[in-house]
Amino acid sequence: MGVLNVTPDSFSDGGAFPRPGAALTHAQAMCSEGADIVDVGGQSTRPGAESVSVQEELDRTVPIVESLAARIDAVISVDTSKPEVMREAVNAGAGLINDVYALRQPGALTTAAALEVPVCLMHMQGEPRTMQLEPAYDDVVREVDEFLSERVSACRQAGIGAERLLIDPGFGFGKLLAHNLTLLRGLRRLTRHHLPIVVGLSRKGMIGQITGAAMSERVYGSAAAALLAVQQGANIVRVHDVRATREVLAVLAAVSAEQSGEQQLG
Ligand code: 7PM
Repeated sequence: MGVLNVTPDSFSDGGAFPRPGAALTHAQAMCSEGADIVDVGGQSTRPGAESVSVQEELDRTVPIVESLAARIDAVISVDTSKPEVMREAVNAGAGLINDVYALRQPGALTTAAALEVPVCLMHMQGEPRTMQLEPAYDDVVREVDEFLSERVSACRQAGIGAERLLIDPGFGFGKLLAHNLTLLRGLRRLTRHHLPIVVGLSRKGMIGQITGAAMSERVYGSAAAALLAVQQGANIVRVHDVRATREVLAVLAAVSAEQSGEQQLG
């Protein structure tokens, strides 16, 4: 899953909205590098960020989704927590809802249930504006696992079939470095749900804390983290650097095939 940020600072010409042409070029580049999903996000969920209005998020997101849906083969994912944005983005061609609030915002659960697309449910402790102030857990793996169980049950009760659900531990969302590391180490626990596991580790603060690298220089650390996550059972990795991630995962796939007894090279 390639990340396509459509917040005003990205793909803009200095104006308030991203230019669809620039966003399309970046999405096409990610697809040519091997992205199967393009995640379009118009709401900044950065720690400390203020929320944006419904209209602003619609204006940023829907034209881009419409443009991409007509021109690229990849599934278009919409990174939103707002029911209005879910509805309009799916009508514009989005095929996946990626919600960092796991459908806990008013109206989101019933809206997503009515739209017939898959939903990624992500764990977050607190809310974006304050979540990094003092994250606390007794047992981070157990608490994330129990939260996701509860959200999966809520979705199933609302009529969303299991085949439409994905789960994500939400790296960096109300978590300190030690929590993120424990979660990555224990990720395999989440495979008990028998749902696709999505992870977003790309360029995050935890990679910066480990490597000391600035945001745009976190490609190697991010690729290593993606590799470890897939080894622990992740099925979808949300990344900025598609080619680097693809190459690292190709090495893992080759070694795994060898181990399972496939003799492709004679
Ligand atoms: C600024 C800082 C902007 C951080 C955006 C972010 C995830 C996600 C994000 C994730 C899923 C980022 C985050 N992270 N959706 N959306 N999982 N499912 O680092 O980990 O990209 S936004």
